[in-house]
Amino acid sequence: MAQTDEPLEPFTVHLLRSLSAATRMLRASPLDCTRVKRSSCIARLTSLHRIERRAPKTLADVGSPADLIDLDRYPIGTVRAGSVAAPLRASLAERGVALLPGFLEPEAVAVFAAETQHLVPRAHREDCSGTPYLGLPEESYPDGHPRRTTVQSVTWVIAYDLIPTDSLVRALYEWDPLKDFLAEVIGRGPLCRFADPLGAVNLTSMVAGDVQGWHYDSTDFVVSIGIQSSRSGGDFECAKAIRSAADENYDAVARVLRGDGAELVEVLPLTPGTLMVFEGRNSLHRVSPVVGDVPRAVALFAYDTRPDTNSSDLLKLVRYGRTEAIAPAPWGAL
Ligand SMILES: O=C(O)CCC(=O)C(=O)O
Ligand SMILES: [Fe+2]
Repeated sequence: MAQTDEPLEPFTVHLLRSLSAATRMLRASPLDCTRVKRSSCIARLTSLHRIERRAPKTLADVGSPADLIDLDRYPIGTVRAGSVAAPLRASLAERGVALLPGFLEPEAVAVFAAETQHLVPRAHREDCSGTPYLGLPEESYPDGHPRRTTVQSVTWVIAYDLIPTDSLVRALYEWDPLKDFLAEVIGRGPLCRFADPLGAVNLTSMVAGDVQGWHYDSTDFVVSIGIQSSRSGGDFECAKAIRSAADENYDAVARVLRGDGAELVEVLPLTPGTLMVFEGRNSLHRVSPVVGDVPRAVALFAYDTRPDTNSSDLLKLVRYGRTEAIAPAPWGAL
């Protein structure tokens, strides 16, 4: 697979913020590092995430990925899909976001939550800081300038290769009609599933205090599916089109970063079962700090217009704590 840093990068690339931390990790053995993290964290994780160690349902129990979706509202895979995609495409153009509430059937939400809980002991603790521009602070800018301001992102991340081959999250991602429908929503296509064996699907779990700092994405769009909302916080907050290719609009960005640009920010609480398509290249956004004892969980599905786009090793180290994929296992083998 090709390694590339060209425009349509993985949605996760924005997490490549802590160059120095990643460089330190590169010197250590990533796998050892992951192992140490895992063993020392499992007890804490189990209590934080209230894990039930029981294998969730598989595709064999459910039938088809189509059965996970409310097909009355979202007739994906049928001739009516195009008429549903058209207004969503318009919403994406106007608001920078297309929301599909109730996309997953309630039972599917429960299964996705069980799968996430089951896999959380294998999650990597992403903990990095950097500027909203995915870089290190630039000292040539004055104090308080967005290019010199750092934000932190702290999240548990489950990589694609850890998600069992017979999981329902995976089955939905690997179902072609969803990919083709999303291509119609974004108005560009055909889409390919992401070639990154770690980044194609991520399940993330954010516990109390976890946050995704203000940032721009380096990809054209992100697809997220809400699995579990926290008691409070954990909202997706977005300053739509705050910059353009011609104007970085630093004053407004600085206000949002300082917390006094509320009128520029739309707050989208996470709702389980909602699918969201979001264009984050010019819309500053964050996930606000999670509050309370219920973790916020989402599934992130990655696509690209090219078949071979992969993430850099540095990004993988920051996001997953390792660079090499392991062979995915069925639930029974975990
Ligand atoms: O967790 C989310 O809702 C989205 C996180 C995000 O901003 C991203 O993946 O780019
Ligand atoms: Fe983002």
